[in-house]
Amino acid sequence: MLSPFQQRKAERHFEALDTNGDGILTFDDLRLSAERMLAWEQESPGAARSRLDRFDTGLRAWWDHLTVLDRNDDGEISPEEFLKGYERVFRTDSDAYGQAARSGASARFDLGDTNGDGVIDEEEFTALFRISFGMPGPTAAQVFSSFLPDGERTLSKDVYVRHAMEFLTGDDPDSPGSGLLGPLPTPNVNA
Ligand SMILES: [Ca+2]
Ligand SMILES: [Ca+2]
Ligand SMILES: [Ca+2]
Repeated sequence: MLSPFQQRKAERHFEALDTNGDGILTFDDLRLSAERMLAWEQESPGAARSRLDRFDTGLRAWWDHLTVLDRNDDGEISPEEFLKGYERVFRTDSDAYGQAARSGASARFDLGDTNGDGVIDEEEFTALFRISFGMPGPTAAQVFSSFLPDGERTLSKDVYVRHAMEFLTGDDPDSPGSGLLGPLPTPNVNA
């Protein structure tokens, strides 16, 4: 069973992935998120298209992993399927889910590394989280600094993925990874 904290994170995560906000998750949501990042970079249409093609492989790998959650195989992931999938990973320690989470974090990192130097700096991070999740800049900057290893100014993919995995599978409200998507809605104290 998910703890109430894990349940809230899972709900927040679903919202964050549902880029077009229509309440279901499809490959188009992942693709739209990539397109928005590229539009922000204001590359020429040709350069943007070739970059999007490059991302396409990572996005499709991510989606392929995510479809383990699509229980009725209709090409869409409903909130119920998503939350049940979260529960399954805690019950069975599903490898498939871990892979989905890892490939998602990795694809998101690649999208955010706009200058392609293999690390994410504060500007890239705040742009990524603003565009992907609508996160206000100051919140994103706080998340970024909470993720930075001591003495570092940029995030490596390993470090980013570790924090993202903590968000996806951990149960410690005080760990930096739990803040990945910013403050969670206040819990219902009567729940
Ligand atoms: Ca959607
Ligand atoms: Ca489905
Ligand atoms: Ca970079």
